Amino acid sequence: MITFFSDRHALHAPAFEFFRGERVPCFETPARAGFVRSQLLARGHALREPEADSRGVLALVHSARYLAFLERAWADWVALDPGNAARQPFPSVWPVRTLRSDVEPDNFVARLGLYSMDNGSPLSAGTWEAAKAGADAAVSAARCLGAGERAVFCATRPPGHHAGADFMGGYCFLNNAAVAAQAVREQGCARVAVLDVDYHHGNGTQSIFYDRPDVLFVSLHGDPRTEYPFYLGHADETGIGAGAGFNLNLPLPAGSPVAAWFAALELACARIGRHRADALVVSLGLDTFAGDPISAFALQADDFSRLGQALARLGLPTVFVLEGGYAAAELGVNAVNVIEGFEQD
Ligand code: SP5
Ligand code: ZN
Repeated sequence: MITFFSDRHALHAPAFEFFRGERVPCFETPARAGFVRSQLLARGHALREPEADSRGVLALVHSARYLAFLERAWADWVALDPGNAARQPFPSVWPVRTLRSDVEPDNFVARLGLYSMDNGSPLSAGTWEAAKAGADAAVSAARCLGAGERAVFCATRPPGHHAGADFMGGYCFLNNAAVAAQAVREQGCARVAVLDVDYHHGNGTQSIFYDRPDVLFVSLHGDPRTEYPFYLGHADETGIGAGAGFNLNLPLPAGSPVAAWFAALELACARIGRHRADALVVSLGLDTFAGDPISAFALQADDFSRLGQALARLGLPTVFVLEGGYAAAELGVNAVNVIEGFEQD
């Protein structure tokens, strides 16, 4: 399977995030991609540098003012004080209900809050470059499908599925899966399905396509009543306007057994089959793994092969985009198991 990988991912390397009022080391680290890279190479998969420029597709997925903010964010932060080069910016105020989000403040931290859903998406010097490399991989992958490839894997980080049209969140900045789906549409595919198997609901992807019938969004995830991102991902969210009926959420209680997860996957695949999609984008989060430090499903390494096999049976040209998965040392094995399960079937 063609696999896109860029060393530019490592330019995004914040040191810490907040957890229960304390600074803790980031869960989403450059080492994650290193483990995926070495497992791909060890098992004979060649890596390709993304060659596409995603700017045109990014403008269809994200707002112009969010893209402008993100691209300049680190430079603006350091311009406030040269000492900021050694500090991580975090938002501390957000335009929640009754507050205005149409006027962009001048203040940097206020702008950061405007464009964030949480304080859990730390920025670093190379965040834009790394995220852009991920989006470039997503567009490159879509072009491969356009050229007749059966499947492509984007081994990218930071992840993307929590990022909405005009906000970052949950370690995500640019929504690579949405970029892949939109780029596949630009390739002439009339109908696309996005299947999100990350432990966390893909709120960003859902919101980007919520009013559209051409991109079906299906997600399997921990119940948002107890699990991040908390404020989206319920079963009664089915789409709006022309998009009514084109969103399917399958929340499962934290701690659900593997059999329940695969039963939900079967429902997800049945819905995708009915969409008569021309292509599939998989938001491949691997934080459903039993050993994941921040999640509560129970998949084992072999279950990821089984996932790959089930996805292959949909018979669709497929782009895999890496999302979460924080048991870093096992991430490579689990990711490549999906890829090889897909190829075997
Ligand atoms: C892409 C992705 O997987 N993003 C996940 C972002 C999760 N951020 C919130 C983390 C909250 C951690 N809760 C830990 C509970 C451990 N018992
Ligand atoms: Zn996740």
